[in-house]
Amino acid sequence: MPIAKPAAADFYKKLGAAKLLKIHALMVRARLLEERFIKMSKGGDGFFWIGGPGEEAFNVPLGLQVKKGHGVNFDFLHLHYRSAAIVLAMGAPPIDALRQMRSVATDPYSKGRNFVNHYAIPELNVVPISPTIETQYATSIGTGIAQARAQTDAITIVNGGDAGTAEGDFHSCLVWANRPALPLPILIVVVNNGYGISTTVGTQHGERNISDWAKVFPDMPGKTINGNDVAESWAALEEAFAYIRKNRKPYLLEARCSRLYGHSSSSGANRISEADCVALLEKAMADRGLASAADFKKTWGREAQALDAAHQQVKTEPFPAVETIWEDVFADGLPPSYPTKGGS
Ligand SMILES: Cc1ncc(C[n+]2csc(CCOP(=O)(O)OP(=O)(O)O)c2C)c(N)n1
Repeated sequence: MPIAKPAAADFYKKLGAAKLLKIHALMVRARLLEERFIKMSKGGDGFFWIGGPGEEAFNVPLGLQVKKGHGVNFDFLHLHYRSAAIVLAMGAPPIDALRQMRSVATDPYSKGRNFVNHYAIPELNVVPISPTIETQYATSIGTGIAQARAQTDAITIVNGGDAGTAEGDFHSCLVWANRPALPLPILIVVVNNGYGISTTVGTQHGERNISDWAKVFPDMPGKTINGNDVAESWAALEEAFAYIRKNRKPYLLEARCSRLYGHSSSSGANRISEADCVALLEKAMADRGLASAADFKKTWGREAQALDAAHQQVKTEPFPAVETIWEDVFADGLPPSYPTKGGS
């Protein structure tokens, strides 16, 4: 499957050392966090792991370009379970993700009751992430309609995986986003890592690129990029964000990314030999004289130290109390037929 040509080599220079170092630090933060989760899942300091190591070169530039805030005048995000680097780039603290991984009561996203990397951040318009794949493409229509009706330049962003695009929710999103009566300002992202758990993309997709679905709709641009490349990702996202903010119409962007630890802890979460976007960024910067090995080492050390401190803190925090088990299940409180203590 052909991929669009990489951005001009000097786009790294255009981004500049300061911005690239910031992107690099966030990518390192996300990578270390995911690798810590994997260790926690293997060491009994947490349960199931699923996440996005390998997607940082695309997800950090995406998170940094979001118009952050709460309400219809800010961007809405309908994400999936490989999106840690997006929310970290938006300013979410790693300690809160560690809390969800360890299932402690202080987890602000689910009070210790959902899987790791299932963010729900009202103040940043991050809609609760569902472990049921692809439903986010359907819910994104809702905020897309609200933003199409409002006088705003804010947009809706939805992301998901390649395998899930076989499901109806993805196609509902394409159809609703392209209704001539009310086109929707949605950035429709598909991160194509080549697999749906263990099923390869080549055995499932007759279309050459998933972004080719855009060809059905004359008004929707579609593009496939190398999501392992920071400069190419930044440039493509900048173009897509600008197009949607101005034209109030959808844009379909497919990013080819690595999946560096396989599907999840269920498949072993062992390191796989695919392109590593952090190493690629370090090489691109070093080759252009934009940073040195010493700079990178300092960042890795600083981020690892901060993560250690956060992890130690989380280990002191309590698990949810048993009597809270039915909290936040029903909006109107617990039906009388449900047991409150000691089972039924
Ligand atoms: C509706 C639904 N069907 C099946 C699953 C089981 N499942 C979890 S992840 C996954 C694969 C998804 O692959 P893809 O969409 O390519 O995303 P990736 O995990 O590769 O990022 C499946 C089938 C699920 N969670 N929800």
